[in-house]
Amino acid sequence: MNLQNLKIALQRSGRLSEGSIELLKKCDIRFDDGVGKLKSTAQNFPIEIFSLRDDDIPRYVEDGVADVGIVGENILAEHGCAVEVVEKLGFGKCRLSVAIPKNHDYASIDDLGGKRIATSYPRVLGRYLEGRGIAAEIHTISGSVEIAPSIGLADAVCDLVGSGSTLFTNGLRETETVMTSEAVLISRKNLDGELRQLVDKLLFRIKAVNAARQNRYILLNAPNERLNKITELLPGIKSPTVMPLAETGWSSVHSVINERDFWDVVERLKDAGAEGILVLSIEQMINGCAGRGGVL
Ligand code: PRT
Ligand code: ZN
Repeated sequence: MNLQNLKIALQRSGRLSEGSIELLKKCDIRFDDGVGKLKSTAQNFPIEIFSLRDDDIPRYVEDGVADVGIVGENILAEHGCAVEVVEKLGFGKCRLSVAIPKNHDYASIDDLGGKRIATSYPRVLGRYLEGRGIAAEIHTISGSVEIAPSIGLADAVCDLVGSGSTLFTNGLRETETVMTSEAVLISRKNLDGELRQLVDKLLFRIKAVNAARQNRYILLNAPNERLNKITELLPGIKSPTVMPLAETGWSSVHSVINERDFWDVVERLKDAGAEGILVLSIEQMINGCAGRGGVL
């Protein structure tokens, strides 16, 4: 019986909201995520969910208003809060890049010397330029950074980039990647015993969900004389499961493959004589160590 609830801060409405809510739901944490709800308590896990602006999340975690939070690494790098990064979460991926008008010449980072660069990330950009010995004027603006060059406010921008289409439609091209970023689970430093146990419990589920996302369950039929070749292609968690089919001379093979190698492995399995290949997604994958082929 838990006496305390773990307080988690998620982005209220923005690019990390959906991924954060989906992750908790996949961890089987049930809560009401109705529009505009600032706080809700889960029905089946001792956790309270706070919905906040992403910029405020690291400070709230640092100050103990929340115990853990989900936020982009870009925000952490800019705000420099004393929190612990517990786990990378694999969504909200983007990069912080410098971009210039596409018709301007650019040979190297030295070309940024003396230029005006508009950004909402003055500290990260300042450190990046300083580390490379570049003296530029950093203009801090809080939104619509990409229009700064076209209205004469700056010569270049430093902004977050996802697909790159915003830069493209504003006539800009990327020249330097300052940092890459994804959503991370952060926690307050020195959490006490019970809260630490709850973070570990949550992390155990998150790891199972993320491992499952990276893997597929595969079932196939194979003639027995091809089994050696086929099982070599399928490392599985320990090794593939092989069971005889009702039809003599045939077996059913079950295994787990990483989505990274998925199509390549499936083609090689077909070439090796596999038939009736079925591929299923995995809900959760609970495993402490990597298998023969390093599945996790
Ligand atoms: O209201 P609140 O302060 O909570 O939200 P916000 O408006 O400050 O943040 P939001 O929702 O835009 O982003 C939240 C987090 O999502 C960021 O801090 C990043 O960690 C992450 N993220 C991932 C991104 C992007 N991808 C992204 N593409 N944040 C912003 N963008 C911007 C980009 O700068 C561009 O203007 O989205 C626009 C479209 O990107 P393209 O390159 O796909 O065209
Ligand atoms: Zn924000």
